[in-house]
Amino acid sequence: AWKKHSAQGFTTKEQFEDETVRHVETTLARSLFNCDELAAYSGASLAFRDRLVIEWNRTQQRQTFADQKRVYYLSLEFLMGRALDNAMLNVGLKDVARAGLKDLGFRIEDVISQEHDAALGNGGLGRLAACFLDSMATLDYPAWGYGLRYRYGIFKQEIVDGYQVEVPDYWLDFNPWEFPRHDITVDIQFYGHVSRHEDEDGKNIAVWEGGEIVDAVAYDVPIPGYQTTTTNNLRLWSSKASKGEFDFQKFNSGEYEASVGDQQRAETISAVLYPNDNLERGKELRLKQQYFWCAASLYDIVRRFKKSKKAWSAFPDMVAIQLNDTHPTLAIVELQRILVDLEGLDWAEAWNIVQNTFSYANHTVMPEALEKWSVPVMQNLLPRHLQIIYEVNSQFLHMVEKQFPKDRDMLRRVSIIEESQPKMVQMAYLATIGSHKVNGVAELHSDLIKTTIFKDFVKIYGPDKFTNVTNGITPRRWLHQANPRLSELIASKLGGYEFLTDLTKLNKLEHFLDDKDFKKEWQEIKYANKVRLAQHIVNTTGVRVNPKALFDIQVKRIHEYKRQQLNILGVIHRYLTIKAMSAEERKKLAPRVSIFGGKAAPGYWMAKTVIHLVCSVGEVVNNDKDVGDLLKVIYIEDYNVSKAEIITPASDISEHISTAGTEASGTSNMKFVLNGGLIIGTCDGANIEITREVGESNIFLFGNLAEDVEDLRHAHTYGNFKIDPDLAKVFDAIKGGKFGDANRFSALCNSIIDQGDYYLVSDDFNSYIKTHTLVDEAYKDQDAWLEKCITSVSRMGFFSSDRCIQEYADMIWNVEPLVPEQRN
Ligand code: DL6
Repeated sequence: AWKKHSAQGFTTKEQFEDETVRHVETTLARSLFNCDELAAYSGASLAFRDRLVIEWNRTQQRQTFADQKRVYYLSLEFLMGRALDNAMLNVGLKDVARAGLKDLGFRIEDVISQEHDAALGNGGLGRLAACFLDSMATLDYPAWGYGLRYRYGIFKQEIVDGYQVEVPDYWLDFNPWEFPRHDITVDIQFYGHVSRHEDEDGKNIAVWEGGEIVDAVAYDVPIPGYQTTTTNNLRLWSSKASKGEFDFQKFNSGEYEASVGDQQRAETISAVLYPNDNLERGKELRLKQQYFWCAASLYDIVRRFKKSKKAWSAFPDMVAIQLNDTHPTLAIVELQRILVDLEGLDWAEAWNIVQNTFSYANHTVMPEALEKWSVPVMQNLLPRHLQIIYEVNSQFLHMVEKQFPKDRDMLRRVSIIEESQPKMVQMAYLATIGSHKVNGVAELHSDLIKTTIFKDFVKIYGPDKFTNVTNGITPRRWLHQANPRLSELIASKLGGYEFLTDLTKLNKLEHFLDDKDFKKEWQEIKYANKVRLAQHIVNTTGVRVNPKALFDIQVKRIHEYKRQQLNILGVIHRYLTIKAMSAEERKKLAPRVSIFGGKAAPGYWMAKTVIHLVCSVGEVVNNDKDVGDLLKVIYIEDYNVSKAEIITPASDISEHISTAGTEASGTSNMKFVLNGGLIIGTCDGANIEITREVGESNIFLFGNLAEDVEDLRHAHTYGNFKIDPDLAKVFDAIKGGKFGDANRFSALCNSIIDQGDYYLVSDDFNSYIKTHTLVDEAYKDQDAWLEKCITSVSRMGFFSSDRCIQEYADMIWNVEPLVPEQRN
């Protein structure tokens, strides 16, 4: 009887309308006479959610019965963006929804744009996790994501008088995409002390006692695959006080604030995402977040495994846990604690299981981003975990000592515990020792980790433990959803949308390089995308830009290593050059719009100064009638995933100009090229592999190489460092007050002029400017430019996150897909 009544979900336009209206009327209790775009969004989302839920339940059931290995992807960040559009496309019903919404009196675009971005991440690392979820579901891998349900995601950025202002991002007002699972609540312990007892077999065991307990409550988010019914689960943990809502005794005695203190303290754990990108600050609350999330996830994974009644030795055959950077490293320690302290396994047997279960992806080599936790802080918060870390370290060092008896300094270099004041736990070392595989995220980066931070570990474990999986992006969101017309045009030429699940199929596009109609349409699409961005710019900044100008875009987190300062200094150079040009010379120059966007960490003063410089330059340049359309400088406020979907398809050229050796991979470089824009970049991260794929003639590379960076830095300090003469003129203009009070920019200028120029802005300035001249020249020949764009797109197959997930599955996780029955 249950089966007969089981929900099916809509398939036709009429059914979609029925479902949407029903939800508006009943679930939302809204009068139909008062149905605005937000209500339409809510109703449509609930209708789609119903569909997802049916397939999600079936997927989970199938995965449970199949009794095969699953992947658990642990990431402190999931930068998901909007869900409705993605759900429509992945279940293949966007056209049905468009028509249905039209009948109901709405434009689908207006409805989609009602959704608040799920912005539980800072930048590339969190967005990568979101792309991976999409690919794992699309490829039918039995996979779960585990993260934190922050009440506040990454802050909203407002630009006020040319300065960044942070506004809290409370995103949970109405979120139809999550399901609270109040029945799945895990007790998480903090603080307390460890004592040793004998168990009933006379075995001496550690017991972690006392301290405080906080509840972790599960919230589940369905993750639909594209053109498959596989719908995986993203489980996010929310913190809650463990017993009772508040202390009645305190309340009754009039201590109202104190009575809710416990509750507030508990809820603080999952309250806010730390807004630092590539920077660790070592705050206790962050460590608390990490343990809270790791312990809850591990409890869940172990509980699921135990239901299978298999021997513990089978654990790594059933469970692969991927660590997205070092943030979840405590999961390694927690599993060892569960196995030894709670399940009674021998240390060695348990450690063998742990190592075979975990794998660790490194996303940075920059020292300021590598996580270290103070031993006293960890001792206080997680006393048993610190003991386990010491034991792991001791056994590891013992092994190293045996292997390298002559290299005494090796022990100091590889010790998990750094002998500093205070002592620190080096999480990247712990993650490496506790995993069977360690990977970097682009070839150069994977080579660099082997020769820098993990050099000794390569000697200890051999090179096979270290591997590369170059990052990728999901073509569903980053082509089909963001650039529907281009996707449609490509499909019309390739005879269907297979390229969305096999991106290498794009290579057939090269056959159409002589097809005039195709090229014309391609160009029209790019122009329409630029018009759309120009509209957004005028709506949000009041500045009118010419869509026929060359759009030059740099959107990403603001960081000195990403070198937005190089870009804006280059823009000033261009401005000064234009001002000095004759009317004849000006006629030959392609008009440009330099577009910036991205958030600076609230405490990162230099990054905020860069934003202010960009805005100040914009203020001057955009109001200089003498320059007119030849140059405009725009700062797009509050860059996020949904804005990226508008910005990315509109670029002619985008900037990926980090100091060589600092950007582990970058993923927006891939998104821009896939959308038919060229890039100007340094030999860094995935730029190198993009060059290999698209060909050197289709990319504008410049600057010093990673292997020369150290020597150049040394020369800055000890040699005769002279600032580049063109750059010196730019600094003169800034110092002369051309862009407002020069004092506001003096620290930024001085960091380059006389404080070592750590990011090599001066060293790369000349080749950067020259390369931009090459861009100007190339853009004049629109036919040749277009050919470069199409050729590049056709060669981007490698950068699909599907390829990436396939590599993880085969080389690291050893997991098989579980293909469902076809959708009817
Ligand atoms: O791998 C994803 C992404 C890379 O594309 C970026 O190049 C890299 O900077 C970023 N790394 C981090 C490191 N943060 N931590 N920890 O965000 O990862």
